[in-house]
Amino acid sequence: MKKRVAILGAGPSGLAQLRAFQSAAEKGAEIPELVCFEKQADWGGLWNYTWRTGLDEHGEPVHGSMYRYLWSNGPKECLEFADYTFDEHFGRPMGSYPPREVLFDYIKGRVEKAGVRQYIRFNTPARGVSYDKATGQFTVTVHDHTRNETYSEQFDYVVVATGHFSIPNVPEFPGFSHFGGRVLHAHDFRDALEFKDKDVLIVGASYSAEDIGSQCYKYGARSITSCYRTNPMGYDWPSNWEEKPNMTHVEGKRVFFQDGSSKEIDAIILCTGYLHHFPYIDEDLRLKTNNRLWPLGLYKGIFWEENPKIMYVGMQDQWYSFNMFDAQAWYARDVVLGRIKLPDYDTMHAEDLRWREDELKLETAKEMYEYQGEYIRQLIEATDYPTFDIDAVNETFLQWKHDKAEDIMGYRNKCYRSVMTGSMAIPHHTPWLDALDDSLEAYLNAPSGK
Ligand code: FAD
Ligand code: NA7
Repeated sequence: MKKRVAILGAGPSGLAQLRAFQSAAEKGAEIPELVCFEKQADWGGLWNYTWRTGLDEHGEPVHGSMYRYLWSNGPKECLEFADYTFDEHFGRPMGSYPPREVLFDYIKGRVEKAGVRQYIRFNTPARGVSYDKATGQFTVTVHDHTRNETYSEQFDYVVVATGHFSIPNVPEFPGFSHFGGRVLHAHDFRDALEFKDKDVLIVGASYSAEDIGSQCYKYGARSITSCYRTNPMGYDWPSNWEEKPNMTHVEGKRVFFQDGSSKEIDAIILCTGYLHHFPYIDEDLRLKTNNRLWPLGLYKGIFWEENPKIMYVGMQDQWYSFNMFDAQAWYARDVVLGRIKLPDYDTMHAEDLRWREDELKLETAKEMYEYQGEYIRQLIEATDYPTFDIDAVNETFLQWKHDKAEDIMGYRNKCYRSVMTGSMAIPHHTPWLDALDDSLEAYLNAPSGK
């Protein structure tokens, strides 16, 4: 009997897992039977944009957290697949910070070429994952929305790739229930034009706060106020953007801050992060963590130590993204194929704790992406995933940080060199601040007259 592997989710992480197995098959390996269960009607995960918020057409929580006009927030040269480059997909150079639709096209290109769509059962969320010690198998229960039918199947391995930037972390501040404007979480933010000519408050000081605030600025908000719990973002913001310590409470439309100041606000956008939320996985198999570089309990950041036949891909906070998921997926594949043997529990757990100890010592952004880069390097060395120059990617991250510090509204006009192909990006035809149309066509085609 062929072994069976369930892959939960067909976002970049789940697709990396499918591509990893397919690439082994392409080289002549016998691979297990693969079944990927995907809740949405299409692949691509967060990159598959939806206008929906709240519940989807089947009553499921909407997965999408991406919004219109979203452009990559890091250089594409840092996330490039080592086995499928931007040059291969687009056949031409482009800018370093493409919009969502362009990256979605790139993600799809690799898996279309690999022919792995056949393994995916769409509109089919996982409802349950449990393990039976007696049989050594997992029972995965899913709901097929196309047939409106719940069913279960047995698997030898499970790869959890359902993402962790979808279920919002929503704090409450006193007065919210009487606020005279709109309160929403970043998860439900879709179109910055909604906030044109409005006074917007952004709560939080990380990627979503920075980018959603920037979107609001770009599309004409009257003012942006952002407030932080721990540290300010500290960029040289435009004149109508001010940063304050955290909010304390709300009275009518007036929001009060820890420094005693207050301001009339039309809309509060909570950019307060997301929860790792896997209610469908049995308690003894379920990863519980906050958003960080080293979630505990996963050997190599992948294998659930108590039962390493259940694996998690993409659960770390992300400096590196697509190529990190690949490095993990290739490693997970090689364990399933028996090419890599896992050590005993004590050895796995001790190594896990060492990574956590090192993570706790990290202070600067540079130390953090170097730490994640080293993690990826070690994974890649163990498999046939095409090796690439991690030090050079770290250099690109460093340049990116400098470019942001220099000009937070202009950094997306900068260009970097691909470490995979050596190709240099070329400046986009329109500066980011003036490029209001984020479609694939608008991005790839020069505007008339140019
Ligand atoms: P996801 O993309 O979240 O995919 C998970 C998949 O699992 C989805 O298709 C979902 O439908 C499916 N799923 C969920 N629950 C179930 C279930 N119960 N059963 C079956 N299927 C299920 N990264 C970058 O590199 N660059 C960026 O510019 C960038 N911008 C971002 C902007 C935003 C607003 C957000 C939220 C994230 C951004 N990211 C960015 C990070 C993003 O996490 C990764 O790029 C990537 O999408 C993660 O892939 P994933 O497959 O792990 O998760
Ligand atoms: P992150 O990176 O997890 O950041 C969450 C932010 O929310 C962070 O600044 C937190 O502050 C802040 N936060 C959380 N709770 C509160 C409360 N109660 N009050 C004030 N501030 C709070 O999530 P993001 O959404 O920014 O980014 C996730 C992904 O989306 C990322 O990969 C991007 O590419 C897009 P803290 O610093 O912890 O005090």
